[in-house]
Amino acid sequence: MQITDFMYKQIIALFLIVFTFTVHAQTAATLKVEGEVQTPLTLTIKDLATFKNTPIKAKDRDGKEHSYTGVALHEVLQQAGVTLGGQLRGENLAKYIRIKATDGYEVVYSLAEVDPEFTDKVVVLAYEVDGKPLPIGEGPFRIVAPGDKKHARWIRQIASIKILFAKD
Ligand SMILES: Nc1nc2c(c(=O)[nH]1)N[C@H]1C(S)=C(S)[C@@H](COP(=O)(O)O)O[C@H]1N2
Ligand SMILES: [Mo]
Repeated sequence: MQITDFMYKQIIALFLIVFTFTVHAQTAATLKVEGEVQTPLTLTIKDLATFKNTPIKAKDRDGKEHSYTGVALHEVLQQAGVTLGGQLRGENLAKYIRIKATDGYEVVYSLAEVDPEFTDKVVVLAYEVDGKPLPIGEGPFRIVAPGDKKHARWIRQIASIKILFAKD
């Protein structure tokens, strides 16, 4: 079969449409911060870009170093009014962060694990790798936690971050 000029144009048009929709889906995707917070948040990449930035270099699962751009998780939680810093004591130490992805994967960090008054390890909510938005299947948001020796809590495709109470 010969590809006519018309068919060629149709193929190009189709690619453009699919491309536009996937780019739109990435930039419009939101991340919820909810649960034991003062102010629940719904964030897009654009919103996150207005937060204090924490650029970090970290090795991926294959040992390859990448430059990630993102916001320290505690900065996001602070914005939502989570009990961190001076407020992270007593029963508040029984609170944890449950992060859920669009594929159903879930991981947990305790509040103390992300509070800079407790630890020098950083847990970053990343939205760019090597200067580009995280690819589909990984982004728009993922955790980068170079303090973890295993990558299992580097959760990809984050949909929500919920603060919960483990106390009876
Ligand atoms: N949403 C989601 N994130 C995930 C996983 C998953 O199954 N789903 N697997 C984890 C595991 S076990 C590892 S080792 C790393 C691997 O990250 P990579 O796929 O970017 O190499 O992703 C983590 N994040
Ligand atoms: Mo893994």
